Amino acid sequence: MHEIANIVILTGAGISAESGLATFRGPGGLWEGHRVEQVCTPEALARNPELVHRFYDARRAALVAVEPNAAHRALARLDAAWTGELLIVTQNVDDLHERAGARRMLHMHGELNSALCAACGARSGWTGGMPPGTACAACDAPSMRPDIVFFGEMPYEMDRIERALAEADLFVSIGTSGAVYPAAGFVQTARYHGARTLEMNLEPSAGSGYFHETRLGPAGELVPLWVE
Ligand code: BV8
Repeated sequence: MHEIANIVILTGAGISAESGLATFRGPGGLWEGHRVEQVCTPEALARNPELVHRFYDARRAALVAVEPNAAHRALARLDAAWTGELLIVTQNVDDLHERAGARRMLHMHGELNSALCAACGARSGWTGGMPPGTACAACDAPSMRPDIVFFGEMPYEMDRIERALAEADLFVSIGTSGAVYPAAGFVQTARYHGARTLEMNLEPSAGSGYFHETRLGPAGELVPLWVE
């Protein structure tokens, strides 16, 4: 196997499942009877802002009651020890990677604990239950919204992600169904640039065929074994 210097790790809801946070497309994948594709759109925010704010307030409330699990902690240890390039690209909006100690990471779909002004783009922490119409501290417009990338919106830091994928020697995907693009296409980009590709998931994902290797099982078991 050629020398591995640069690693890109993509994580999805499955890495937080053992911490007690619900995934999207598993058995409990609905929220108040809604699929994420229905609630997580600019149209839903315009049509029913109370519903969308309630959806994110509920998930933020759940977040304070859970802890990072062995998979988050193992990735944080790898991040601290790895002397090559390493980037954790999470699709998750929870803060469990940070709370486990990860540093070299980014949230491509936004963060529960952040709020965004739809008028001027200023960000702030999401304090308590921020109701629709909350004024922006920077421009005073009543436009604070969840700092979440909705369906149809451009994920964050795509240039940085594409550059890391082009340089990667190893691409690892953990706990994602491969249902949502552009994240689901990262394995193909990495492979195109010559990276080895490894998937760790509870079940084969939609993109399993693109991985050199797939390990099936809970992230809390597989990730620490892989990191060690
Ligand atoms: C964009 C917000 C363009 C935060 C989310 C038709 C074909 C292809 C693409 C499209 C299409 N129509 C529309 C699109 C584009 C669309 C898309 O991909 N739609 C899908 C549904 C077809 N994508 C977009 O709109 C994206 N933007 O394309 O912009 C553009 C271009 C120019 C200018 C402007 C715009 C934006 C996508 C982001 C949407 N936001 N979330 C939030 O609320 O959380 S997506 C949402 O689903 C989550 O963020 C998550 O990231 C994503 C994927 O879910 P997963 O993380 O994979 O979770 P899931 O439940 O699905 O799977 C969990 C997995 O874990 C399972 O496989 C399970 O087996 C496993 N598991 C469970 N337990 C464990 C485990 N594994 C290990 N251990 C365990 N214990």
